[in-house]
Amino acid sequence: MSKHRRDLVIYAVSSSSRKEGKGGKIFIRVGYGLRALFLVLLLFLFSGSFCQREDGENLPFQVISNTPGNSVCPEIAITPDGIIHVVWADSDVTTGDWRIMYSWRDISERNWSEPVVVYDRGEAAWPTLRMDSLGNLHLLYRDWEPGTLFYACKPFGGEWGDLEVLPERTWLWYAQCDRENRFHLIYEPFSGGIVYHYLIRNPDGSWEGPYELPARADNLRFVIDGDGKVHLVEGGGSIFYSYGDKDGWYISEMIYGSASAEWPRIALSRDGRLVVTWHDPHFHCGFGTYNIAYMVKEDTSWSSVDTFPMCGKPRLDRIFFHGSDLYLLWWKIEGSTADLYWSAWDGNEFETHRIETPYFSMTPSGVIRDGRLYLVWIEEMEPKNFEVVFRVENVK
Ligand SMILES: [Ca+2]
Repeated sequence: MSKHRRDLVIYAVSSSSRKEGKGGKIFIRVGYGLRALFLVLLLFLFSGSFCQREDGENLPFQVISNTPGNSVCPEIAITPDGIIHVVWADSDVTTGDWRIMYSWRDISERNWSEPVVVYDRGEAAWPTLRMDSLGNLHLLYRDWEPGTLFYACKPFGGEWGDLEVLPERTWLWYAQCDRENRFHLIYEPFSGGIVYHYLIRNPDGSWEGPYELPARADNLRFVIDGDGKVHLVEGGGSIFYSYGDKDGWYISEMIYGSASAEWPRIALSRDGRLVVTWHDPHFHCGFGTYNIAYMVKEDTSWSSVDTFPMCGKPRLDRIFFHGSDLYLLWWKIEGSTADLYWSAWDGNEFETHRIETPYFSMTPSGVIRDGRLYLVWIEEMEPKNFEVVFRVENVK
C-alpha cells in the first residue's frame, strides 16, 4: 500500500471512530468498544506507517538528502554526544550550483533533520568530514573550478564556523586528524607535479606550512600514527609507500610494481599493523573480473601480496581498523546495477555482507560505534538523480 493511500485509510478510520464516540448512553459502551477496536486498528496502521516512513517504500535504507538535485559524496561522523552528522555535495537544479549540505540525527532517534545548505560558495565537490578526539568536526571541500580548497570547523556542540579559503589550488588531496586533534592536509599543488604540500591545522586554529614532500604517483591516501607520523600510499601504475613527517620522508619505496595498480587504501591498527589495498586487474578471477590485492606491514617488513575474495568489479572505497579487525566498505557493479558491500577481516577470516537495493549503489562511508556500523552511500533513485541514504548494520 502506498504511503498516500495508507494515510487516507488512517484518515477514514479516525473520522469514523470520532462519529462512533457521539453515541447515546446505551451506545457509549459499544462506542468505547468500537473506539478501542479502532484505537488498536489505528495503532496498527500508524506503526505500519512509521515503519514505512523509516525505510521509505520498504527500502533497505533511509533517504537523508531528498533534494531535487543530485546528492553525492556523503561523509559521516558520530560525535561523543551521540549525534550522527552527514555532509554531502548537492546540486541546485535551478542555478546549477553545487553546495555543501548537512543533516543530523540523534543516534537513538529515527528522524533526520531537514537538510540545510551549510556552505554555498564555489562549485562544491568532494567534501571530506573528519572528527578529532574531542568531537570537533573538520570539513574540507574543493570546488570544481578552479580547484580551490575550503576548510570549516564545527566545534563540538557548536555551529558550523566560517569558511577559510586555503592558499593553493589542487586536484589531488587527502586529509586526516591525529590523536592530538591536529588536522593534516596533504595535496598536490597545481604548480607541483612531483611534490606534495603539507598543511597542519593546530587545535588553536593556526595553520603550519605548507611543507614540501616528494610525490611519486596519483591517488594519495594516508594515515597518521600515534606519534603524529604520516604513512602515505600512492598508486597510478605501481604502489608506493612513504613514511615520514613535515621534515621529509624517512622511507619512500615501491612496494608493488605494476602497470595497472590503482586506488590504494591504507589503514593502521592501534597495535601498529598497517594494511595497504589496491585494485589491479592483474589479480583476475575470471574474464574481466578481479579480487582486491593487499599487503600487511608488521614491525618493519611487508608481507607478500595476497588478495581479498571480492571477485567481480569491486570498488573498494574505504578501509579502517576497528579493534583488531579491518573493515572494508565497497560496492560492486554487476550488469547495469551495483550493490553495496561491507567486509570484516580478522587476519584469518574474511566475512562479507551484501546490502541489496533495487538501484545503483555507490561510494559508501561509515563509522562504527557500540557494535554498529553506521553507513551512508548514494543510490540512483531514478535515472540521473542520486540521493544520500543511510543504514545501520550490526557488527561483532
Ligand atoms: Ca537529491
